[in-house]
Amino acid sequence: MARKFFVGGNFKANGSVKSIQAIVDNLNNAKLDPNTEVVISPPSLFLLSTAEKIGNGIKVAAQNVFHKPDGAWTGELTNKMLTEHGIEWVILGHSERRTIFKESSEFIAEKTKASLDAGLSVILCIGETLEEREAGKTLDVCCGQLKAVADVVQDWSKIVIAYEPVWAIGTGKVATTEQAQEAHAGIREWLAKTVSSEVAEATRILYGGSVTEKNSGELAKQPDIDGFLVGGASLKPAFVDIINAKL
Ligand code: G2H
Repeated sequence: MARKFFVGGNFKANGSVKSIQAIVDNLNNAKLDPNTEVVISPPSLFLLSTAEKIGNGIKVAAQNVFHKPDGAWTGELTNKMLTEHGIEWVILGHSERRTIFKESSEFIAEKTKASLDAGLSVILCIGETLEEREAGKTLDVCCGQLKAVADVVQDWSKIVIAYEPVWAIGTGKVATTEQAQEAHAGIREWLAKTVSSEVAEATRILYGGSVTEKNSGELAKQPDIDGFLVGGASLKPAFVDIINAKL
């Protein structure tokens, strides 16, 4: 079966009541490609209000979650809090979590397992730094990050992978279509070899890193690019053009 195109909007720590309302209104009133699945991820403070107001078939994702049950974890959200309130998705392993908050691949894998066990779907982010790319280690790094998950997770049906080269995040330096396609194909090949050919065929691999309405059309034509995880551009009205990149 063909993989359904997927576009995620990661607002990161951006937005106010007013600006998020404007994004929601824009998406609710837009004509969106019915063949694209759309998930938006506002800061945690806005998860419930966004979930209440968003329509057009769009779902909401948390940007992070803790892996333990409700308890004494100051500053954290739990999977149960998300599922009980109709939040169906969570982004895990974003490079900002890995780098700034020192989350290891094993910790992210543990969180992925806990979220899947709770019934959430996971946008699992992986990606290499510029130094790693220049050392020819792109796939070793990405597949190492995936292996930590493959060691603890059997069912990949609720995982969407987001390949986000760290050097392209928020820098305006988008990977070329060839660089992105090459990495995506390599990741899919690794999935086929390590997990199964069925999982490799069915799993969506998104590209993330300075995606805009200008570069999304070309990227979307690549055979192994199944959508995008969009940061800065998801805060702008042109996010609609990225969602409609396949039209
Ligand atoms: C990568 C991306 C969204 P941006 O972090 O996850 O952000 O599109 O701003 O590079």
